[in-house]
Amino acid sequence: HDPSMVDRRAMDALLAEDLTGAAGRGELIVLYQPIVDLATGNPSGYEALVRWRHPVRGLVPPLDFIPVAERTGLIYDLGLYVLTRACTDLVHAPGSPYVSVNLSPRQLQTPTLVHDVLSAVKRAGLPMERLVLEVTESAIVDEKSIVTLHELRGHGIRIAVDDFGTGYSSLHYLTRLPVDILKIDRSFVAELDGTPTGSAIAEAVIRLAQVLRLRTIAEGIETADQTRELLALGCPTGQGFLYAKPGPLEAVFTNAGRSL
Ligand code: G
Ligand code: G
Ligand code: MN
Ligand code: NA
Repeated sequence: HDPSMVDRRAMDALLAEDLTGAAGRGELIVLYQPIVDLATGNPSGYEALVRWRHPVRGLVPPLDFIPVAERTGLIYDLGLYVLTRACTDLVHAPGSPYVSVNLSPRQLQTPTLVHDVLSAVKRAGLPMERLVLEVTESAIVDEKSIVTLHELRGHGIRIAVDDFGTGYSSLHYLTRLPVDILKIDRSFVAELDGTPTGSAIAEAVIRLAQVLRLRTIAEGIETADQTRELLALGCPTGQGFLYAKPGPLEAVFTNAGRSL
């Protein structure tokens, strides 16, 4: 055996045991980060980001438990919990914002996904047009996942490619993929410094989206200069600490409609 593999399996098993039923015990918390119109600062939607408040370990960051949930299959129920929570939380939010929920590769590969997503969204009373599902490039390489995305879009749900540009897939796949939105990864936003080199990748993604008639959302905006440059490059929408960190539902209702 590879000892590091054995260690990881043991760790996974421990964490997975705790993660089972975490939703039922009220330990999973969903925070919301506004996605704003960069010209006005007004929120147009919210991304749901899960947190795990473990009774002993404290707040476990998603990067520590999402991969475990993915490897053990717990991600399927966890993901549906977050989706249900987010749709229910935001259905009556002021301005009818859209709701953006992350979907992991494993969820996309589960045959019951379309049925379960549709019934969760219907139960929440959210119009399908107000749901965006975020998938990563690596999640959409296999044919079955592409079929699933087509089905979801057929019901009016929009698909965003998360962390766009960080995967290793070829650009060619984009022209035939059922997607609506490209999310410019925050590493490319961080490179924006007013120079042609700094803006090279963000600009290329924005041009590509324009040609393919996709929308772009810039991630990880931390400065007003970045916003100015993104607007000048033609990216109308974004999110980041400059506007708001992921926050509790109360903040959505308190801050909505207020210009930032
Ligand atoms: O909030 P940040 O640390 O919040 O998120 C870290 C990573 O965890 C991001 O890549 C984000 O996409 C992922 N993530 C956050 N919430 C969810 C979720 O509900 N489902 C999935 N699959 N990933 C999530
Ligand atoms: O992979 P995904 O885009 O879903 O990840 C979202 C992650 O990005 C979350 O961890 C969220 O907390 C984080 N995030 C959101 N805005 C900013 C930002 O302005 N700067 C940085 N460094 N991280 C951010
Ligand atoms: Mn995301
Ligand atoms: Na991202």
